[in-house]
Amino acid sequence: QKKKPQTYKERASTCTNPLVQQLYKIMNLKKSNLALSVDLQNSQQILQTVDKLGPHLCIVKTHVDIIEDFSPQFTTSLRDLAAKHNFLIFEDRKFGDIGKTVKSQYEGGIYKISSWADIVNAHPVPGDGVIKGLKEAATGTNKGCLLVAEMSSAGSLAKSDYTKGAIKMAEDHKDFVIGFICQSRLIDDYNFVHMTPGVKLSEGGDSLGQQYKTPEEAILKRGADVIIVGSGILATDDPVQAAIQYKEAGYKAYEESLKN
Ligand code: BMP
Repeated sequence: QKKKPQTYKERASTCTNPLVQQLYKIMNLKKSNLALSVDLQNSQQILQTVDKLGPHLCIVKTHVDIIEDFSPQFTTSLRDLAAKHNFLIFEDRKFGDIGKTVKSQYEGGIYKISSWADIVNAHPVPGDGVIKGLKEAATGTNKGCLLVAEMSSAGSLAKSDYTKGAIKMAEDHKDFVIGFICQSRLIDDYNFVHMTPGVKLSEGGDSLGQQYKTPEEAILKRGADVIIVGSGILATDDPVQAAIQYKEAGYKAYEESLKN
């Protein structure tokens, strides 16, 4: 039987993982389930955008490897903005290799992702060594990982038994896996945050396989906790207004979902 929906405040007090608690506290305080996918290639542009939109976001999601002028100062400044506006940083690195490789990719190289990202994600395809490897690099810190259990793109192979395997893997690593990148509700357990990308105010897609659903569809029909929006906000004339629109649509859908 489906559990009664909980408010963000209730979830913050019942969930066991401190990072998940922190996220729900932010969502409650800022009345926002909106994650901005800040897919820009210039660090100043990213920082300026995040500074303007920050008050409306619970998470800022980056693709650090598309930045053309990356420097360690960029991640220091991004962390400052996270403190200023109270959001979590999610690096969408989608680790997908054997444990020892992802461990080095997470903590090493130019980006040193484990030093600044609160959340990362991984493909479950290698087996749970991918989680064990990441976990080793995150020991003793308040970090979490999402498993890419389903994708928004056309023809995705992440479905049926693959998705079920991802759920099992998450349950086996509850201390580090804090949820899923997904397109539907996978577990009736708020300890696993369901984050859904491919969200736009009008449905449709792009020329490279992306498929969009509205915030209402993502939250009410598919059970998302967090909506991830990139071009729906960034490719507009007024990204601040667009962010407010998505934040309000997402929050309204959440309030509606509590009535179920
Ligand atoms: P946009 O809203 O502009 O389509 O951007 C979506 C973002 O979410 C991109 O950064 C993409 O890499 C990411 N994403 C996705 O679109 N679908 C998935 O299934 C998983 C993702 O991480």
